[in-house]
Amino acid sequence: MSQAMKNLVSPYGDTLNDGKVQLSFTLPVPNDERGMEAAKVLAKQMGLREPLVTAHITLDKEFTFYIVYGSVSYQVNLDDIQVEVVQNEVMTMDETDDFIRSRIGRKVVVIGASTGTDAHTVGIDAIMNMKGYAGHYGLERYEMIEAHNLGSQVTNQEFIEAAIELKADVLLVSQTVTQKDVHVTNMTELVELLEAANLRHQVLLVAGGARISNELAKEIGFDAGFGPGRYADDVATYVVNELVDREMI
Ligand code: B12
Repeated sequence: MSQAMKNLVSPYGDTLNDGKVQLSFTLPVPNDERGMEAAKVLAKQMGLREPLVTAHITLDKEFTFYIVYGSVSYQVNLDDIQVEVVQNEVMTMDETDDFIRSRIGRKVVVIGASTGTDAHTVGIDAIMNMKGYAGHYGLERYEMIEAHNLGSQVTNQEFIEAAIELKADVLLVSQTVTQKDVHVTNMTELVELLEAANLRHQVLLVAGGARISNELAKEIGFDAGFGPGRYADDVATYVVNELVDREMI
């Protein structure tokens, strides 16, 4: 295929396809000329052309933070990119409530938590708290959703016990810390425990977090995953449609 026919893109700085990118990192070196040169060499090794160190900030005697600009020669063919998104048509809170009233006929019970050792609550609060986040009301505000936010550092065992006690239809898991793939281990354990308790197919299992994709969540055995820029209305729309489509309710 000729270049012209391909849907190629590369980073944009101030002229189209100039390939400009910005990169930041910390080196365990003092903030001096040698450190700056080391930052440049490293950027070149990463494939950046004409790297320019635009900031070098002392973090400690032996640690410096760098911001480097440069150009990449790489391009991406958009036609080759395939992603799986959860859904496009998002219902408003009122539309979702109406949908539940007419298609389900009772409140949908949703429990959510930041599970395992993860102490971050802002993500799950954004989805569940009454006031919501970024102009999107949280699930607690939906008339037809009974939402229980269990907070953070909830063990998988505790989460499952709450699901049974509250007769949850939907389990929302937030995972923010991904160091050493701790989120994968934790999410996998939850799937295994649910399977062992014969509960896996009685609930919708949904994950979310800054580094969670739908693809990853499904690979682990969840039903869906939501990353940054997704809100309560995205997850509510997905959940109610899925419960009805799968005749789970
Ligand atoms: C605030 C914060 C904290 C606060 C948390 C306060 C609180 N009550 O939550 C405090 C100071 C306690 C904290 C602690 C730690 N933190 Co912290 N923290 C952050 C910070 C600055 C912001 C995170 C945040 O609130 N984002 C805003 C929310 C709204 O975004 P979000 O979580 O992505 O949520 C959105 C979506 O992802 C989605 N979503 C999220 N969850 C869910 C769930 C479902 C079901 C759905 C549908 C959607 C969904 O919806 C939200 C809205 O769109 C980030 C850095 C950053 N700038 O992102 C680091 C960061 C997340 N923290 C980090 C780390 C390492 C830690 C610590 C381990 C540090 C330490 N060594 O002690 C500890 C955690 C210890 C533990 N046991 O968990 C790292 C994680 C690195 C990694 N990839 O693993 C980050 C990225 C900082 C960094 N660059 O190193 N942290």
